Amino acid sequence: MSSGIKIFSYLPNPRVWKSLIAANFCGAKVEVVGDEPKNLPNWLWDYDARKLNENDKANSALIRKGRRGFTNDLYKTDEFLFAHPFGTVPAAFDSETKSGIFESNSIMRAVARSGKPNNLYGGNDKVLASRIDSFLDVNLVFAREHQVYILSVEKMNEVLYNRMKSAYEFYLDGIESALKINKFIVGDFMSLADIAFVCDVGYFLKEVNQRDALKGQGFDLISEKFKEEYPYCSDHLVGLSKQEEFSTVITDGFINL
Ligand SMILES: N[C@@H](CCC(=O)N[C@@H](CS)C(=O)NCC(=O)O)C(=O)O
Repeated sequence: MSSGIKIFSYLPNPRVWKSLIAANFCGAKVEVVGDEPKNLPNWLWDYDARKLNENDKANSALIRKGRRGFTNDLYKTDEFLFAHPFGTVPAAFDSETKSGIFESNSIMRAVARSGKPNNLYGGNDKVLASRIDSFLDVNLVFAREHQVYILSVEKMNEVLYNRMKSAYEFYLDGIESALKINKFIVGDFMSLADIAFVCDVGYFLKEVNQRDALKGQGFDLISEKFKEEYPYCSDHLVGLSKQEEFSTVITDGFINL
């Protein structure tokens, strides 16, 4: 086992949950530091992330314009940006080397690698690990479309909406097919593909909270018929979310099907 992974993020964050759930399965050490989304502009983004003090606030060299999801100025150290060239959270670090690890799926992989021997990332089977990567790559495309969709939900347009709908259908059609054959996404064992699925699809289903905003602009909920159209996905999501490794991490009531 490695010395562990430290994660800085706004909280709660389904992207961080991926790592915490993986850690519950494999006993990896994961330390999480952060604050509510609205408070992160008042934090120094660094390996030793902390609330800004007066000196930090007066140091214009720390100020970086938010680029994705944050519109305010953010305070990021050069060391942070060296470790995290894309400047995003969740931002993870290997606790021993302080090497930066970014992208929630990659952070989750690092957690699985750093724990006790486990099958989350295919064990010692390189082909299985590659197959898990395949599912995680499609998951990331879905999650990225979701990020753009959510950030634009108050000002929706046909192009964005149709891109999201198509990414949703593409990802879920594939997962539904996989689950018709196997108990879990990759086979007969729990893997990182299942964890990412629960966190990102669970997060997407919060779309229901935007029903009025979308309706007012002439759009229906993309996930309106999720249960009927994707029964295997729906059962998998609900079943896994009740499992202790998931339920102790996921905010109460987050998955409400
Ligand atoms: N695909 C990434 C998404 C990370 C991301 O885009 N984070 C945004 C907040 S949602 C961010 O840190 N933005 C920093 C900025 O705006 O400078 C992941 O899964 O980790």
